[in-house]
Amino acid sequence: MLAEILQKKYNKTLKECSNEEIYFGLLEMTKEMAEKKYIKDTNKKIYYISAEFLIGKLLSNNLINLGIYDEIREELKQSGKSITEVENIELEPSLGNGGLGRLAACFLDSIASLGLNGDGIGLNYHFGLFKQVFEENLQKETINPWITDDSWLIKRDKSYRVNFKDFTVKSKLYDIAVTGYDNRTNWLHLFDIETVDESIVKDGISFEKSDIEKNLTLFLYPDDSDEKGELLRIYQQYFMVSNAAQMILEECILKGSNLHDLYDYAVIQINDTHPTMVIPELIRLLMERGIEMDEAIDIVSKTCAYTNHTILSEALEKWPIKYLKKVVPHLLPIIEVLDNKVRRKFDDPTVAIIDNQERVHMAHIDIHYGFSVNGVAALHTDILKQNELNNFYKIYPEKFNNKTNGITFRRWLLHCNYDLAAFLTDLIGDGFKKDADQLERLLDFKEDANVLNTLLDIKHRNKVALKEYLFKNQGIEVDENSIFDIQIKRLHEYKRQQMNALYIIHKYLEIKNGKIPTTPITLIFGAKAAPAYIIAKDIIHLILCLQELINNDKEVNPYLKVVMVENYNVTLAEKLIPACDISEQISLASKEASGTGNMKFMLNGAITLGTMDGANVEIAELVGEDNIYIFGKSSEEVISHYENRDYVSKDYYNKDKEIRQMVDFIVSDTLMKIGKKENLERLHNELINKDWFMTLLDIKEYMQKKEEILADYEDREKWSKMMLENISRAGFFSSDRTILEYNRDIWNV
Ligand code: CR1
Repeated sequence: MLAEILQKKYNKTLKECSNEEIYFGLLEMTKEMAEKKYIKDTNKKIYYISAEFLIGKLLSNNLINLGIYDEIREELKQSGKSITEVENIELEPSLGNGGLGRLAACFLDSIASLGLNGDGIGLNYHFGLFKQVFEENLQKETINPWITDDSWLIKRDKSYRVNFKDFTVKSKLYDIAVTGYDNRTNWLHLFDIETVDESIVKDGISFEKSDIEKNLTLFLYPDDSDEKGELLRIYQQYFMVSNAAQMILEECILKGSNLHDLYDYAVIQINDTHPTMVIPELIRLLMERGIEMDEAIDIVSKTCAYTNHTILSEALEKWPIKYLKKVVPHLLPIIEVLDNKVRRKFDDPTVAIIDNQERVHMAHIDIHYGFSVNGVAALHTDILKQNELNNFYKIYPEKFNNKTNGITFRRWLLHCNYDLAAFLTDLIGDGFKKDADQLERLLDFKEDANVLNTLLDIKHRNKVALKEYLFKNQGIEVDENSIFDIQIKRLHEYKRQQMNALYIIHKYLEIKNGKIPTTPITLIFGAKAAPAYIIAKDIIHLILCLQELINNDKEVNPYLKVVMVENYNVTLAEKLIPACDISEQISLASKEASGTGNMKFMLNGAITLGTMDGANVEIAELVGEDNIYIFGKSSEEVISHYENRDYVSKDYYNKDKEIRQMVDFIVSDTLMKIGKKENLERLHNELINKDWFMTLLDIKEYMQKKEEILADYEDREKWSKMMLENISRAGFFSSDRTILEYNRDIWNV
């Protein structure tokens, strides 16, 4: 079928077309097919509002969901073309940053795949977060453009006026089709303005932050380390939710709502606090349409639900009133009423909306004026209830619920690991593609040597594929016969990439002293650091320096290799995860709300080395202790250290020679010759004198467990059985399960 389209479009045969031409032919065809699957649905609709949608490339995913991937792949093959190479033409949309954004993308896929009526609403960032490049072993940021003339974006003839204090902007709507697996098409609505001026961005990613009409949708999470930056974020958030609110009301009225019954037509999921202003904005709009304030508040409270994704206080937004006054003064009287109501009802300043420093706690608005509050993994929800949000839980126990995160198996198995999916289909049929729990049927083959060997073979082939990809795209060489030990996620001290880096130092010194690993080890990292997060950038610097040191040392490099991939994104994740042996999930217990990479690795047959944190806890329960490597202090112990302020990293440093040796290597002559004194010294000092995320607390246990997992890798039979167990038990982590729970307990559409 592709051939005919290309013939029409370019007057060429498939063989004659370039990969680029094929890509644009497929784009046109797929967009048309997806749009046809849209059904006008007058039922209640889910609106998932999110600052991020980390959707990844869309071509293959859409072909899979439309049921024509195999056919197209074959047709291309017949003409000597490769789908993978055609895929390379597509630019990855830069509309997200990390777990929260990727989760939103998986959720949209599952909502459509389950046939539910639900759209995403967000912003059309032109340059995304940033593109990461390494120069002199440091992270540098540049723009990450992705919008081309011909893209997945569909320009709509729809626009709303959004009023800020000093000016008004007119929005412009773009849609991306979200087509379900063998099911309906929903939309991802992305709002933008026409006056955005890409040319104002100068060196790297800097630009004039006060020129809102030119910069509003240039970047996701623009630098907010000064007042102008904070104001810009408020402008973005209000622009997003005002468009959302206007669109939701318009759609509901069209479906027959009289607005008094809004919650029968719409349910709004507030993804972390970035969209919180939708609550006062909706109240305002309902009042404008003649509804009394008390009733408006009641209607909105029955329409909105809130998901919390983190307990890190830096991410729980608190906007100073004086900033809100500068951007959205019309929301303030409403926020003040919301605060007054709370204060009259509860004699507890910790649950107030406006604090005594004149700041508005966005999460508090969500909790008081939404009907549901959920965490994203069992442990996380428990911590919310018992610690972080305990005062709220005591008031509203009925609002709190857990929704353990999930991932879409379409992208994270069928697409990224074609061979494994095909092998599983041969063994257990293709029921698992729609009902992930059927993966458990694989357990019947636990003792089947052929099956176990095939799992190892597929893993090996994926490692070869990764090797080729990394060489071609980043000029990096890896040995496919080494152990691939991978840590890919945003860079943050709580995720403890620094602990992994210290382990590398330990291994390096061991090899230097003649202790050679049985199988060579390749430690792979991928991580972006927030541009203003200095220590995170220092950790990247350390890893890059270790990479240079070790990869140039002939005594060490046959046994140990460090790879930090540049500009880690969804596309790279899809190559790295199927090739992984050891999945590093080593956050400080209590700090990683869930993690979703951990689930993707498990599904693709990697073995987890991790702490009892986030969804690792549930992975451990499902696979049992024989199939996972757990270490480190429990969340209770960690929380008690924080409460008692009794963790002193220097004590650990002073007490233990091995720890001292690893930590001091950071500022050794060997490393200082390669790296920058300022950065390495700062990191060294941080670890000894601050270490907010307790690296030195867990490092000895980490080293021990890592030795254990590396030793067990040598027993290929044992290893392959662990792989099989992990794949078989991964069904629980399908985002289809998560979405069914959201719908059952929260949305009811
Ligand atoms: C959490 O850190 C979780 C995702 C999705 C992140 C991660 O553990 O898996 O959300 N939180 O729920 C986040 O990005 C701003 O907060």
